[in-house]
Amino acid sequence: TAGQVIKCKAAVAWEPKKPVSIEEIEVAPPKAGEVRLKVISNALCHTDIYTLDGHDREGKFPCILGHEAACVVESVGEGVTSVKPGDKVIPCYTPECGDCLFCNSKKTNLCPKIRSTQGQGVMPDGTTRFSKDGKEIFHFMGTSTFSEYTVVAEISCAKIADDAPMDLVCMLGCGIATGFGAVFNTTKLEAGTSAAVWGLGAVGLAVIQAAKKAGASRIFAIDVNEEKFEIAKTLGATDCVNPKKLDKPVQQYLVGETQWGIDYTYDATGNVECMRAALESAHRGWGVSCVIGVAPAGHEISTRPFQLVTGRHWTGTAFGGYKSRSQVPELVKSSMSGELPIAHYVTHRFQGVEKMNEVIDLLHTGKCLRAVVMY
Ligand code: AHE
Ligand code: ZN
Ligand code: ZN
Repeated sequence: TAGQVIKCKAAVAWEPKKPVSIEEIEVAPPKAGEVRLKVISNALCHTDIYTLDGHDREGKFPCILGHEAACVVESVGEGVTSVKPGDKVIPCYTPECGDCLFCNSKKTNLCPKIRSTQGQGVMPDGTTRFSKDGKEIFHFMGTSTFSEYTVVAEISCAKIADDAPMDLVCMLGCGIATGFGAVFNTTKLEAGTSAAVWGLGAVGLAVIQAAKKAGASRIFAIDVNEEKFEIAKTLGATDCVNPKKLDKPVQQYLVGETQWGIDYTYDATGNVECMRAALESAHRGWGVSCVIGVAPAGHEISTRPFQLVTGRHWTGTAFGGYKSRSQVPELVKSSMSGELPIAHYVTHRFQGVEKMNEVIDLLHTGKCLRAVVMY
């Protein structure tokens, strides 16, 4: 198939706020510096739905969504040397070119090498590899894994172990890696400290798992859906809080519980009121609050500046601060060795990209952590 157009099934988002449509599409061969991938497994992340619902200012339609997947290299374009056909890879929406200002800094994972074209839904040369009956279809997040085949930049491909369990490691392409990294990389939580997380979806639960692993002594799990409390406790939460059942704002309650506030707080909701509560729950003098959730276009955060003057820090994370090509393979190994297990995040399994609308409906119910679709 190398060098030829591949026809395959994909879930196409023709326009926002509509179900995706299962189509036979054409996937062009990879150009220089690009890789064509056969998608093996895909886990749905809320950001795909957020974009489908029209909340992403960068959402361009028609497009092929999807950014949490495990794949096998089908063919490579000119000049590609870091992966070869048959390699297992995780396509990463945060690439790592390895030689820019950002890649050379230990402070960040935010390689901007292809960020502008990625945000415009096209490959680095400004064109797309997807079409249907001659009509162009845009890419999404540089990954577009709601398709049996996709094309990504070589610098977006993290090569992983040959024996990696493909039905699980797809989750390290976004949500779980993001939750882990927020704790280990972005905030560098130390043993003996306290933590709190808003939102007990897969990302929030991954924060709890990582905080426990890092030795947090008290972990608050906050959600209005109490059905999530059981798994939160299993993963290490010591206190579960439903803000709707309190007679005061949750930040006031938490500061009261802990005297001066919580050392590390995380928002995994994308709700700007939760972000504010998380910041205001942080410890006087040194508390750090990390924004993980993605807020809808136009939403803004606010707090009294006094909160920062008195030593609280507001920060944020993208892909948990992991440098994709160098660190995702290690993360895959940690999940395989049992050091950081991830199988408990899979609550539902499906077969075939044609199931995508069913999966999207399921994620809306709040009963699902991760639904993995095998293609
Ligand atoms: N495109 C949006 C923002 C979307 C956003 O913030 N994405 C997160 C990842 S969400 C994963 O589920 C992110 O890490 N962004 C970093 C980046 O470079 O996009 C907008 O506001 O325009
Ligand atoms: Zn995601
Ligand atoms: Zn770079």
